[in-house]
Amino acid sequence: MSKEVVDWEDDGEDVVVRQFKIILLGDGAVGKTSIANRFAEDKFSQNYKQTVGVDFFIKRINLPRKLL
Ligand SMILES: Nc1nc2c(ncn2[C@@H]2O[C@H](COP(=O)(O)OP(=O)(O)OP(=O)(O)O)[C@@H](O)[C@H]2O)c(=O)[nH]1
Ligand SMILES: [Mg+2]
Repeated sequence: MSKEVVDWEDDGEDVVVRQFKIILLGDGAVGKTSIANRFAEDKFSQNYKQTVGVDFFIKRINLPRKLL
C-alpha cells in the first residue's frame, strides 16, 4: 500500500513522501523481527524474545528525485 503526500524541506524545496506498510507473517522464530530490526535499525541480537501480538518498525529513506 502506498500513500503519497508532498512535504517541504527547510530550504523550501518540495519533496515527495511515499509511505509503504509492509507486513511480515510467518511461523515462530523464523527471523521476522530480526530482519525488520536489521532493516530499520541495522541491529541484530542472538537472544530470542518471542513477539507477542505485533511489533512496529519505521524506516525513512531519502532517495534522489530521479529514482522516484
Ligand atoms: N544465525 C542466524 N540467526 C538468526 C537469523 N535471523 C534470526 N535469527 C535468530 O533466530 C531467533 C528468532 O528470531 P526472531 O527474529 O525473534 O523470530 P520471529 O520470527 O520474530 O519470531 P516470533 O516473534 O516468535 O514470531 C533469534 O534468536 C535470532 O537471533 C539469521 O539470519 N541467522
Ligand atoms: Mg518476532
